[in-house]
Amino acid sequence: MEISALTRSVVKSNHAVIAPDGYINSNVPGWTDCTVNVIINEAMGAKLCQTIITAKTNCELVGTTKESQIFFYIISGESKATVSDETKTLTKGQFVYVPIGKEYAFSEIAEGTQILTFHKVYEHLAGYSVPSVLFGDAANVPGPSYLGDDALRLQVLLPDELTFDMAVNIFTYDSGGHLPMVETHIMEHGLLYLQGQGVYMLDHQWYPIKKGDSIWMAPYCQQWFTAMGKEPAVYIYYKNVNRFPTVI
Ligand code: UGY
Ligand code: MN
Repeated sequence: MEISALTRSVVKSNHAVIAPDGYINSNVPGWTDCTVNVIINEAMGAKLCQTIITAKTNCELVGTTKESQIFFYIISGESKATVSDETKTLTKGQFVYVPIGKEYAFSEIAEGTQILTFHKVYEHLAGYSVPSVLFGDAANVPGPSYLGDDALRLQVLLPDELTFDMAVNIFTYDSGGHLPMVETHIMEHGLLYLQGQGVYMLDHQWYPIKKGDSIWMAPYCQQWFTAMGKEPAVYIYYKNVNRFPTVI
């Protein structure tokens, strides 16, 4: 039997590893008949929010975005999604980006469906209009090799345009593949492992990581990853981008 006093989860001032074993459910108004796990939010010191929703029967997610845009990604299962009078059926790997000030409704959600959300307060940019609603499918997004290393492939799910102040990418590592350097950067990450396993270095501490785990990395949390095991390691992650870096 597992000793229930043990977990791989840690919460530090500049990073967190959240394994599913410590989930406690939250009730979110408008999101009914589901469990919602708030993985990352401002209470942790973050400037993004990341949740994982697991549908029960008759689940619905209904709301209106306010100052925060929301990116919804289907981890598994199926749901109908209506945003701005456009309705699509979304399955594993498909997503919808909901900009600020838009009504959204997810319905006919298959029991057990899991949906990942990333939320960020939108920062307007003079001369640019707010992004439009965007439906997409990770299966149709090219995954070129990363920095010339064929063991690493990066898919960029949102357009690389200045109107967007957040990026959501999927990073695939063949077993043994690793980041080419220890990254030290201003951008923040929220991240969910979709497949495989490996070892993440966060702020010079080493963590075994696997499918289902989430990570928060604050700005300047130093980071490095190597994939292990018999299948590629895949994670989807959020990053803040494209805005002036300082008020000084
Ligand atoms: O986009 C990134 O900063 C990415 N290479 N970081 C990461 O995977 N930890
Ligand atoms: Mn990074």
